[in-house]
Amino acid sequence: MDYEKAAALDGSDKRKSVKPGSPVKAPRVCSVLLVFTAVLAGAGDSRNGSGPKPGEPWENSLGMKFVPAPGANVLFCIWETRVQDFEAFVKATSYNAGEGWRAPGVASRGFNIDQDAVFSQTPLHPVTSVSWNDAVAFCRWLTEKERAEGKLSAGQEFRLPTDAEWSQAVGLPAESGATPEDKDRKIENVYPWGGGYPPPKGSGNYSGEGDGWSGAINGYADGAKFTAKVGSYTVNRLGIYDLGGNVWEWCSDWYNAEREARAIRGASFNQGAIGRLVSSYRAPKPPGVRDFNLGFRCVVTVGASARADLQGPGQGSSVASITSTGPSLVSRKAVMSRTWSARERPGAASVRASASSGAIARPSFRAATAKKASGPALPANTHS
Ligand SMILES: [Ca+2]
Ligand SMILES: [Ca+2]
Repeated sequence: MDYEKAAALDGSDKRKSVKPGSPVKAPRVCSVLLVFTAVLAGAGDSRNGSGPKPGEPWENSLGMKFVPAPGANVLFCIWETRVQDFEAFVKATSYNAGEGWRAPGVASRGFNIDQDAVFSQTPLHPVTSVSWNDAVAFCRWLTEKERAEGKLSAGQEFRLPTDAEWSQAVGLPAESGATPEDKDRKIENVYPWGGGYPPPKGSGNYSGEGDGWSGAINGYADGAKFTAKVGSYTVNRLGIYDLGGNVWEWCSDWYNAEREARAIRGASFNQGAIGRLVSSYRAPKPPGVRDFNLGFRCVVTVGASARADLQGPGQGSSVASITSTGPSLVSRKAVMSRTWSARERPGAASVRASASSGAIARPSFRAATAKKASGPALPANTHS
């Protein structure tokens, strides 16, 4: 599905559908009553039912957990979209997403940067090798499904985060510029784990020592060459995992005014260069590309949606910016005091010994006490 086709498949058409055989023109009073009833029903899903509410954590029908990000009118999924989430979509719709999402190592051979990439995924690993178009199709399917099940009100939807929303989730202060390209690396020395480089132990799945990628981070090992199960590394102060590393994440925005590529954020398991690990780094990627280190994360809107996934660069930036302390990782002590069961902790068994000490943190649906990460002075920017 290309972008134009994706736009043509906007779910709003379905919301406007009329039953076959309905009278073309209803009496005025009936129309008013129908509209009033529909509004009440839609609002009821959100206010009285299980729909997401502003500022409150929420879980959807697939077990995807969402938390609020300050200033954003959305809740962020705490995990990258998992293989099992995407599989539910493919099974329900017979959507053709190729084979890479199921077996990224095999599918990537021949056209990816690593000819020998062979890795397998469990249902709890982040889905990879999905294009922007695939990700948008997933979000639309999930929106329709959960509206039909009464989990979402008519005005709420799942979608990709905007570039600006992603910045808020990772904890960047206000950025200047109209497009992701404008904002690229404008804020230096701020990382998903906080300040300082190399990252503290357990910060995320990057190109660590021993992983076998070029450009490994000196003095840092995370125990995973390819993807790790979502939630395997330290959670950020909002309760969100893997914004830095594991897989790159599609954002809804065009990268720049040329409208040929979408913005991707956060780097992945085979990046270690300091310039690509800063939170403000963006890369352009054509929306039809499927790559073995590229996945996505969903947000769910809690108010009226601006259909940000169909907008151009710079849109969605009306969301208030975080101007306070910047990103921090929650301390292990603070996080471990929370109450999620081991069963709910998706990556509990995935981190190897070299990465496990101080690395695994449990997610929280409550506000966390931030503890700023610290590290040695920054080396020169080695981005290439
Ligand atoms: Ca790694
Ligand atoms: Ca990521």
